[in-house]
Amino acid sequence: MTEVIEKKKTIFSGIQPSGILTLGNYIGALRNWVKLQDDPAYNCIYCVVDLHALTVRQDPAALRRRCVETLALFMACGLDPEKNILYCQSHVPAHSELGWLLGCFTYMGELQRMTQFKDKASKHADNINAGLFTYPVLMAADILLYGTDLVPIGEDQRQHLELARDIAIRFNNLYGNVFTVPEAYIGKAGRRVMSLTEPTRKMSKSDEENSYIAILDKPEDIRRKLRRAVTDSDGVIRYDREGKPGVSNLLEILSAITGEEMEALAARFEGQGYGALKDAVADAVIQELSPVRSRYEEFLADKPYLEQIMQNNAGRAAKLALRTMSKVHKKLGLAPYKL
Ligand code: AQP
Repeated sequence: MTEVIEKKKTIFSGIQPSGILTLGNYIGALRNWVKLQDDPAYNCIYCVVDLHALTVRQDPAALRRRCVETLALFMACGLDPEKNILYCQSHVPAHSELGWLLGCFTYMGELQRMTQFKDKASKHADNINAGLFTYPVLMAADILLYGTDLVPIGEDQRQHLELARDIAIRFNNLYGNVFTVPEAYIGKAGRRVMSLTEPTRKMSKSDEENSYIAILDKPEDIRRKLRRAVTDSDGVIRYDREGKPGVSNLLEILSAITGEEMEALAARFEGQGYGALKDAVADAVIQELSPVRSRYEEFLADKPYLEQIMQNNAGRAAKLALRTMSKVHKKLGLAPYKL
């Protein structure tokens, strides 16, 4: 009998070093990344997407520092640089190059429909730059560069991923089978963690401090922010995303962390007040994040080690990217050259 050897699938995802990573980043992305790294079916590539962060003005010194800190946080959450490729986007110039090339296969109308662009343009009305507009093209390049099969993301990034798929299909229809058409991988619970102060908006690291829980927040800050979280006035603990967004968000966070089903949680809190729910969420979040915080301090204490990981892993990523880029150059008819 002949044995069928399945090719490993490639997973790619990234996070912007645009602030201190939040519980939304943790539940929606990082936690799923950690789960996937031990699955022998996958090769995983995780990136600190610093070029994306430039779509909003950044302080250069802070950005430089945050890139290393974000890598330390990846590792503190449990990502192993031996099992995954962990690197910084700007260290692999092929991201920008493919971004340009794919921009020539993306329509203005498609980009104008992106809800994140509309949302960020309204938040940063004084700086609606072209990078903010073409952000999804660079994201498509990040993904397509590595022949990615699966992209673990939160629900908020689904529209961008659909566009990456459309671009890949369009390119393949013109030039043959160049790109793998990626699929979204969205975890069951906590696909969209909402702001604590405006629970109809997603939790974002660049919003005001009380609206999010940072992965590195101290226990007392986590409890304080959750105690202040906006709920409603009817006093009943019930899951109803439309009608009771604040309470539903707290229930979702709790369910995402403890794994308890929503019905079980509703039964557990029947007849109790919002204070009890907030305390339970705070206990669960503190317990989940405390070990991450202490591991983070340990990793951050050894900057040369982190920088070396970044350097080595960028080399590994660049090698993979080169394969795609030479195929793309050939297909597009760019004149051959050797460096
Ligand atoms: N609130 C969230 N709920 C679930 N998943 C989330 N993600 C982000 N916020 C939530 C997921 O985290 C990954 C990385 O996101 P990002 O940092 O690259 O960009 P973002 O989605 O724009 O995150 P922020 O925090 O809102 O950044 P800023 O404030 O700088 O714009 C993605 O997989 C995302 O789905």
